[in-house]
Amino acid sequence: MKKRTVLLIGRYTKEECNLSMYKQNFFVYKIDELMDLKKIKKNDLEKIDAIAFKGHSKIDLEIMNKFPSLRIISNFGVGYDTINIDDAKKLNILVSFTPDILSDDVADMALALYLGVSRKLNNGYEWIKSGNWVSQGEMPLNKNISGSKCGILGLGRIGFEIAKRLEAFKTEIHYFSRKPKKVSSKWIYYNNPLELCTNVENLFISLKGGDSTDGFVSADFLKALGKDGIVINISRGSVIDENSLLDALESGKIYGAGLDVFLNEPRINQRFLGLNNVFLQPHQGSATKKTRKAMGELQFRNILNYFENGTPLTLVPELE
Ligand code: 8YV
Repeated sequence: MKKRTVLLIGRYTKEECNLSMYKQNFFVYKIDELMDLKKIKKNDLEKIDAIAFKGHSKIDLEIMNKFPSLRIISNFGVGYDTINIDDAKKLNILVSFTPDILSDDVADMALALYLGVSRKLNNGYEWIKSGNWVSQGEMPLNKNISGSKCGILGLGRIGFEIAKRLEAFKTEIHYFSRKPKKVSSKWIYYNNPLELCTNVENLFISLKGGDSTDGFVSADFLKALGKDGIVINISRGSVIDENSLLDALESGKIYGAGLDVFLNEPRINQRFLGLNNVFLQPHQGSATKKTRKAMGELQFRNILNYFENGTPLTLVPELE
C-alpha cells in the first residue's frame, strides 16, 4: 500500500489518539483546530489524503476544496452535523463516523442529568457547602421521577438505550420518530412530536443535529410539557430553540432542564448561569476513557480500512 498522508484535526487526549500508530502507517500532519489550517503550506495541504477530525466546526465545500487529494474525512463522534455531506458527495469524499460504541455512555449521561435536575443534586451539594443545612435545616422538596411518563424525541441508537434505562425507573415510554420502531409493544409511538409532548411530563432529546432539526424543540413543545416538565438534551444544542428554553426556565414554565449540549459551545449563553433549575455538563456524554479510546481506534481503522479495502468500516448512512 502506498504510504498515505493523514491530517489530524482536534485536541485529542492520549486515549483518543494513538499517534505512533498513525505514524507507523501514514505521513502525519496535526493541528489543534480547523482555524490552524493556515499554518500548513498550500503544497502540503495538497498531499493530504485523509482527515481525522475531532471538533464541531464547519467543514464545507470551501474547506474541502483546499484538499485536492482528500478521499475521506473520518469523524470522531456519532454526530457529524458540521460536516456538509452534500458537499462531500460533490467532491467524491467519503465521511465516516463512530456510532454504537458511545451509546451506553451517552445514555448513562442522559439518566445522570435526569436525576441531577429532578432531585436537584447540585443544589444539594451547595446546600451542604454553604452551611444552609446547619442554619436552615432541610432543603426545599424536589420532584420524583420513578413512575413518570417520558417522551423520547428520536429513537435512534442512543434514544433506544435511554428508553431501556428509563424502564428501570418504572417509566411509561412514549417516543417520536419518523417511523414506528420494532420495540416493546408497551412503548407508545407518535408521528407528531407536539402530541408526544402533550402526553408526557419529561422529554429526552436524542435527535441528530443539523439543518433538518434546527430549533425543532420550540416554545410550543415546552408549553405542552407544562410546569412539571423536564427537558434532557444530550444531542446538539441546535435542536432546541434555546432562547425559548431559557425563557421557560427563568419563568418557571417548566420544572427544569438537564443539558450536556448548547449553542456556541464552550461559550454558552450566560443566562444559563443564573438558573437554579438546571443540571449542566460541558458536553461530556461520551467522555469516558474507555469509550473515547474505542472511538479513536474506530476513527483510525476507518481510514486504514478505506485505503486497504476501499471502504471505511462505518460510513455515514447518507453515503451508503
Ligand atoms: C464528540 C459527540 O465526539 O459523538 C458525538 O456526536 O458529540 C461527542 O461524542 C465529542 O464532543 C468530541 O468532539
